[in-house]
Amino acid sequence: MNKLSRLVPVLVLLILAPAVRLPADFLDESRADFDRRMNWWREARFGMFIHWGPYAVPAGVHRGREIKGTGGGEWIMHAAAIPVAEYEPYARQFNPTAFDADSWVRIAKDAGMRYVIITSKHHDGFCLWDSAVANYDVMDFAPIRRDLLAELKAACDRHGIRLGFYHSIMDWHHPDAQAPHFPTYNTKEKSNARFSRYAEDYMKPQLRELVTRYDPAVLWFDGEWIPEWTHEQGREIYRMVRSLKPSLIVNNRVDKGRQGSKGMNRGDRRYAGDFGTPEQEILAGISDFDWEACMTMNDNWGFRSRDHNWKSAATLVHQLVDVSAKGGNYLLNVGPTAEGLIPAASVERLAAVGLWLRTNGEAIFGTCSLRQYHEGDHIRYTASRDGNTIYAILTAWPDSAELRLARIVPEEGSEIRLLGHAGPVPWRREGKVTMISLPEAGRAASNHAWTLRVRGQEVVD
Ligand code: FHN
Repeated sequence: MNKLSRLVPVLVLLILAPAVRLPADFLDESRADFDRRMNWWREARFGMFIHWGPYAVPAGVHRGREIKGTGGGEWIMHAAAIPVAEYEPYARQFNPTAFDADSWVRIAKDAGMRYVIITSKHHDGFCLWDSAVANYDVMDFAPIRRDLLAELKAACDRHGIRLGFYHSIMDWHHPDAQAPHFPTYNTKEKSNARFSRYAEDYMKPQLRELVTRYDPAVLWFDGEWIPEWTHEQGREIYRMVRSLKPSLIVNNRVDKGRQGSKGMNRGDRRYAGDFGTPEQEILAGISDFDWEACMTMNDNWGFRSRDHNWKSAATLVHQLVDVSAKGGNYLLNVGPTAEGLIPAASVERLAAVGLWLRTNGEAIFGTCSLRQYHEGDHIRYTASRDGNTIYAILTAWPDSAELRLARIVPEEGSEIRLLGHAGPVPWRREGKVTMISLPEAGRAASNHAWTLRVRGQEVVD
């Protein structure tokens, strides 16, 4: 090869270089790209949160002592001040042989849920997948010796459900993270000078494994409030996971912007994260920042055998309606048992929500919020994306035969339908309000909440 022919490929590269896009900074995404990426998530509205790990073995009772309240679930290691070596036997016993990924995904799907977020690793540090950099996992430490995340991923793919991973930044088991402070760990104290080694050599490789092996749709970080975790690390991890999978959606707990359990970010937009995460609460109104309310069905995230304080199916439906009207997503939790079963009380309630959605789902999925998202306490509005159809969802059947709506104007001559009920319902305008005559038989159209489909517009004052 003469000198000139050796130079040709170099010259070609130099000419093409400006056309080759430099790696994008995922924090500078355009609004249009962001909207495209968030599209499926915004349409989905309803997801299943799963908190599962060795804490389901004690299930709220350690050495014969009941740990009441929220400490008895996934926080039991902390709440009962259990040393690492005394907690590890729970992981040694974690043997969920009844786990059937298909049946879990079917439960979620029948409930109308469109995605599932499971704890890949909670604060206790135990990993539900076969991690190459850990032996505190399902394959090396626990008798189950099955890659539970791989099974769930395969089942989700089979059923058309998206899978995402909750991942705790805080780790009570890793010697470079918070383990040395157990059993008397205060989550606010500066805990380990070796934390950056944990972040580099353990957390990053684990996240790489999770994204490249299981192709999750969402990463849902938590435990970011520990003092070692910095804003810079949050931004770096956000960039890293998005560079592995650009379409990935990441919650705001990757960074330090979260304001307490309200979960939305403090003022400015410099914090990484695609959506806010109100916990055990629903925002008071609409927001221009995407958000998802995560909620337990009883008082615990992880399984606690004596927690029977279940919300009613009606409450769950009303929460889903309220969240949707305010433009958020609803991530409803289940805490499976150590055997691998979703508690029957959860299954029953999920089935009831699913039944409701089969009649009323068009008022929830793929809808958007109106400025007038409610009228009084018992009416919530959502709208179709083209803005021409409004759904008035009644969370209580009205006392009087005529319902009065002042915040929407139906199109003249259009029909109003009660979903699940045959035939149109009569309506008329009276001055600035719409009067709708609800047939008594319509009460049987649904349980817990009733939807009126109206062609029209909201009143903008
Ligand atoms: O400490 C956790 C808790 O165990 C649970 O995982 C919830 C879910 O949002 N998040 C944390 C507290 O903010």
